Amino acid sequence: MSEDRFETLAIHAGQDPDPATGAAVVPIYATSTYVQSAPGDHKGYEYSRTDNPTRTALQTQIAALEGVALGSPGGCITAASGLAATSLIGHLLKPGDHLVLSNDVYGGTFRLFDSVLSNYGIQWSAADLTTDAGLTNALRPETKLVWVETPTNPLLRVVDISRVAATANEHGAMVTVDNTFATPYFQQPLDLGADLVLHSSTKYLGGHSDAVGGAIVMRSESLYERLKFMQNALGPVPGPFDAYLFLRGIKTLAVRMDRHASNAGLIAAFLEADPRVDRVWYPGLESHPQHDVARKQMSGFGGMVSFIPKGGVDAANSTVQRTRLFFLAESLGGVESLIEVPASMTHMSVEGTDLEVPVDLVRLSVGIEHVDDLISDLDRALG
Ligand code: P1T
Repeated sequence: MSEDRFETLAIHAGQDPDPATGAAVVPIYATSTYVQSAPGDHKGYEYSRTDNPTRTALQTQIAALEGVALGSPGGCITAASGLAATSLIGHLLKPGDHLVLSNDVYGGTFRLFDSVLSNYGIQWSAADLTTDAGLTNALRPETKLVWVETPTNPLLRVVDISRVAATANEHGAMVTVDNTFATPYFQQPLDLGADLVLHSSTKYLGGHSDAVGGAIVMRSESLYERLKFMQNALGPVPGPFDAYLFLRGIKTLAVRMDRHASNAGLIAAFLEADPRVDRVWYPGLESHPQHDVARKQMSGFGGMVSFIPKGGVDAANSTVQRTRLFFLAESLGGVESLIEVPASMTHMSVEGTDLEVPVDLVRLSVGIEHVDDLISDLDRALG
């Protein structure tokens, strides 16, 4: 009997009953420090920036879901937000290094590389990673990192992870895949050749819009050691209360993702057939430009849908203000549905760059409410 299937790992990996009390749920170890019996003689924990048992359990759980079992090389490093995790990876680079960013990424990821890390001599360029030429033309001798989001935020482009990883690794660059949109339930980038997987755990991993966090997973022991050092040296760690919320949320990741994806598929089909809508992006639609790649590397297409209503930016702005169930808000991946206009909300920082997104694009984070109610809400809001 195999006990390492995804749904089982989500509930059991790193979550053995508490040895001291038998508690079935990992306790919130609300402590900053740990008593030592003699200097340096402790039970594996000294100080909670370095390690905390609730965080350890969460890291074991997330690593297992990305295919890194306890005891195998590598592991998971959690951080106080997705961007804190991105920043840890950024600190692996040195002045003079160059990175390639996919030409559609979360605005905050772009801002970190463009406005912060660039001050430390780290250069970046954007490329269309959906094509071979896009990547090969962007690579430079000093390229050390290729940053892939797939599906991308907010245009839901799908990048062939195996192809990018093969080309980048041959060039001597490592590959990070931001797996926030797909989650490990639908996509396992390490199996496809990625070196690092990044999550904004704020989104589907947590799943309830009640905590901000990030995670990095890798199979390389040396990358793990370097990032573990960065986690402790830079200090952007999640507290034990947030670690507990993520542990709890992740237990239901599989069932939530199935519902997010089935609802999103039906909503994408509804929008595509609606004459009030100009264009729809969802990796599960046959009309999606990289639908074949999505079928190859994903076991489901996720819960994010983007579309452009007819009528330009005014139509987009009025649609997002008319929904009742879809809350007009940034973020994504929670059980409740959200709607937004990326160009004026989550992606303002890309305005005027190669990463610019259409001003009339509407992004949906499809929740797990009843799909008929969600479709009625959109139907009314489209006016
Ligand atoms: O918000 P934070 O936990 O720091 O995660 C940053 C981040 C990283 N990667 C992706 C793909 C993301 O979507 C995000 C955050 N995104 C939003 C807040 C948003 O509404 O798109």
